[in-house]
Amino acid sequence: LPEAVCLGESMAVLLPERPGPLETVEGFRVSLGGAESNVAGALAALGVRSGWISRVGDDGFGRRLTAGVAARGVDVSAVVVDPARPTGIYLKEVGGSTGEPHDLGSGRSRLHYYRAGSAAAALSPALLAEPAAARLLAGARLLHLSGITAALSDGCLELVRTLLVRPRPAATRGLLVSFDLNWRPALWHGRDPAVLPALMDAADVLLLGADEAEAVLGTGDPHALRARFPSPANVVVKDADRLVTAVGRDGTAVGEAALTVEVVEATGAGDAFAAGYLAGTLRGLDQRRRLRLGHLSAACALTAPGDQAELPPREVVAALLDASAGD
Ligand code: KDG
Repeated sequence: LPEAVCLGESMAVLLPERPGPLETVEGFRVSLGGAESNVAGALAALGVRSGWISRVGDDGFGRRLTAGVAARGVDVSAVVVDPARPTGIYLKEVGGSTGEPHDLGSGRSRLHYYRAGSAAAALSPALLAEPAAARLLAGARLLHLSGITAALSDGCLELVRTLLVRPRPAATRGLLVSFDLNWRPALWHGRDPAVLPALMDAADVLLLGADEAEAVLGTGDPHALRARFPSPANVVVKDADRLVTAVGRDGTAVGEAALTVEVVEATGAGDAFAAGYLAGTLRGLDQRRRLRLGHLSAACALTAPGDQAELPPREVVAALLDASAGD
């Protein structure tokens, strides 16, 4: 059974064959994306048995998604196929220097979601009565959730609340629950992000970017965030210069800078970081090595074209971790 279970929506991703405004793009390549399944895949690559709980449509994209996540070594036995609702899609717009009107500009990209009413948006607390999901949760040590799910529908928000906020149900009572803020403003139109702080404080491990914390909470300062969220064992803040600071409950802060790499495609790097940090947590590594494992895993996502990190063999990761752990 998986040690770590990640729950949330994944989608078919349409990547443009060339940069430029969508009105001029002729073709797209199909890929797979979704924050929580990215984490599950990166955990598996780091040697942590992982599972992914979600819902997909009874369609080709749903089958492709489930098979793709399974091919990364993730347990997909608790993925439910919805007979009526479709698998969600997102489309990436990549800026270039085409000079065409509405070009986002080189180095910039935007996600366009087609996921309202998707199979995964129908997730709700009813999940707890699903035998396959109950089985995975019962055998796990860690459950990973994100703020994306809280934005998808009332049922999804209720599910996140139920799993996370104390008193927790029997299904998650003994688990370490991590929560990555994953602020996606486009998903919150017509929904109130004021629900987020209570979810953040209920987590055991809270992961967030300083920029998104600034947008949602008005501060990205790790100590201010620690003071704001007293409950999590660790508050892990990634800043714009890619310094990550983990602050424990006693206020002890450990900061670790990211590796310098040539960025090919940044999507999914936050998920890979989360996977590294969480794998380090499950392995009982000290705070600095957890952060380093997060950075190593993120570096792999940053240097790969898709959303997912291709990690080097486990022995190489272990050697790199120790080589970089000079203390
Ligand atoms: O973290 C990467 C995700 O943003 C991407 O895979 C798509 O899950 C996704 C989302 O909802 O934005």
